[in-house]
Parts: sequence; C-alpha cells; structure tokens
Amino acid sequence: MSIVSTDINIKEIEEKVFSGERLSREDGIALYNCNDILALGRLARHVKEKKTGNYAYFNVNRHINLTNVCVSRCKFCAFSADKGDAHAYTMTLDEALGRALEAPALGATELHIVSGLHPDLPFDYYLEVISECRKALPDIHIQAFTAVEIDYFAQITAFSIREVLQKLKDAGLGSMPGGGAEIFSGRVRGLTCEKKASGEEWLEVMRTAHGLGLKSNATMLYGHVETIEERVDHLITLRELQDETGGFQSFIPLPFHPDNTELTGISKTTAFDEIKTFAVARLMLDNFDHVKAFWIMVGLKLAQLSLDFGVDDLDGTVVEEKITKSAGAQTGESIEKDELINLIKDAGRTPVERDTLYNILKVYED
Ligand code: V47
Repeated sequence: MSIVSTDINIKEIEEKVFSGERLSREDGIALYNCNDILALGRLARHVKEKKTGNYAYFNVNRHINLTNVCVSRCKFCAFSADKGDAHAYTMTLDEALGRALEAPALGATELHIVSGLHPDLPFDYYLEVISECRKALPDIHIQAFTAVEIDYFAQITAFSIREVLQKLKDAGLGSMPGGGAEIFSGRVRGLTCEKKASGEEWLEVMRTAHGLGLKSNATMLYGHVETIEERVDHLITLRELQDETGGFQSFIPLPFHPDNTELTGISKTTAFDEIKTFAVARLMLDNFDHVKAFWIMVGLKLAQLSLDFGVDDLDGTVVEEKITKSAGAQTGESIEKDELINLIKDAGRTPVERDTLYNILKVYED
C-alpha cells in the first residue's frame, strides 16, 4: 500500500492501519493534529471498506421525544425545559402511541425514543409506552432510552440497572440508542452536565445492557469545552468496553450546536473538525462495525462527503427531531428514502436499507 502523507507521524500511523495494528492514544492525538485531510480520508476509507466494502447503510425510522421536561438541564442542551415552562411538554400515552402508529405508513422499521429526565413521570409510564407500541406494532424494532435515562429509572425506582433493563426488554425494548455519552471526562461533565449519570455510570449501564443481549450505539458530543485528548480518551474508553462486550453496533459523533444553550461564546464546529472526527473515530474504533453520520446534525452535504471519510451509515429518515432543532440546526427534520438513496449513489456507494440490527432489507444495485 502506498504511503499517502508526507507528515512523519501519519506515515507511521499509515503503516499501522494498513497492517491492521491497533492505534494508540498518541496516534489518535496525532491524527487530530494532522491537517492532511485527504490522507486521513484515505486511511479511514481503507478501514471502512475492509469492514463494509462499498455498502452505505441507511434505515427508515421515526424519532419520538416523549417529554422535554428534564431535571438534568445540561448546559449544552437547548431542548430541555423545567416543569411549568411555557414550552414544556409531555406526551400522554395516547399521544406517544399516535406518533408511533404513523411509522408503518412511513415505511419505518424502527422507533427511536429518547426523552428528558422527568421529575414526576413514573417508570410505569415508560414501560407502558414500550408495551403499547409493541402490542400495536409487533414488527417494529423499538430502540429507546439512553443509558442516562436507564440510570435515572433505577434512581426513581427501587430497581437495579439490570432489573430496569430486563423489565423494558420484557415489555418490548429491542436495543438502545447511544445518546448521553457526551464526553466521559469528569472535568467536562462537571462543567456541562454534572447532574446526570457520570461517564462510569453510562458505561456500566451499557455493560449491563450488552450482558442482557441488548445491542446499543455509542455517541460523542464534541466541539464544546473538551480537549482533543479528552475526545481521544472517550474513543479509547468505548473501544475498551467494546473489547469486553461486543455490544456496540455503531458510533455516532455529534457536533455541538450552541444556539439557545447555556454554553455561550463557543463557535460552531467546522467542516474540517467534523470530517476529521469521522475519520479519527473510524481509525480508533477498530472493533466497531459501523460509524454513522446523523445528517440532522452535520447536514446532508457533509453527511454525503463523510461516506469517503470512514462513515458507512446515514441516519435515517427521522421525521420529527427536536434536540438539534432547539439548538439552532438549519437542517430539515425528515428526508425521503429516495433522497438518501440518491445521495449515497452519487457518492459512488451502494445504498443498503437495513433494520436496526443491521440485517439487510434491500440492496439498491444499479
Ligand atoms: O444525548 C444534546 C446530544 C444526543 C445537543 O444512537 C446535542 O443511533 C448537539 O444521541 N448539540 C441525542 N448535540 C441524540 C442522539 C442520537 C442521535 C441519532 C442517532 C442516535 C443513535 C443517537 O444529542 C444527546 C446529546 O448527546 N445533544 N444537545 C446540542 N446542542
């Protein structure tokens, strides 16, 4: 394999990547400090293609945010509200079910349900949402509740994390989304989200979920007060847990959107940072099968470009999204399947419609 970069550190990293050697913390930091974006892309593409060939996955899903009322009030979040705020809302069971019932007509195979940490809603409400959705839509996959929500459910009940997860699984939970991971560093969590589950607690919930056979995703919210070192440490921590459990399906980097948040004076992430983060994640997370671009957060154009920088999955059709919208994103909230297929084809990749667990539903060959 030819050496593609003139940067001395990157040359060494290239040799490791092409021989399948695991990258170190120092390598991760060097990759972030490298501005030879095409070299990073070529390396990340190599790893992506070894794992998933020319395929670029997408799924058809419907997001539902049950409530924005949240006791955590993370400083980076523009979505959450206090109880009694004019814009606070909480869906009744019927309202949640009504949203879910729209899914089949949209061709959705997945419900993606995440919410605020409501001070009064009992755990039974969440169990009922899941069991009613399961009853009404027996074929749909329910991906719901971040590790932070699961940790909170254990706090508001007398149940252990394992019991909470088992009850949700028995009610119909199929897998878990990757939200709430933010940056694991205690320093960063202290500055941005001190009231919710710590990094260790997030990881413990995922360890338990994976042990119960629930797959999950993982995220990293970046571009706020964290350092490059803290990003790389976050990736390595995920890689270590994945070595242990194998339960993570995909990694989704989430660039911080600052509008309407309490983290003022922070510039928006740049295209370079977002593309680099996709590539670095693909290179560091050698034991993750998939790196996903959430187009709502990075925009459709960058999501398309990311397919050449390590990404193999575009999420998703979505329909209704409040978290990024509240923080000022200008992207739409939904996209037609045909548009996703065209974006993927135009990037020279083969579109593959998948279900939540990455079973292939349809390959769109020319
Ligand atoms: O947990 C909150 C992040 C997450 C902001 O697992 C923000 O497949 C940017 O986790 N700017 C929710 N990000 C979204 C999420 C997700 C999305 C798509 C797919 C999957 C998956 C997971 O959004 C939160 C938090 O980390 N977030 N506020 C903000 N201002």
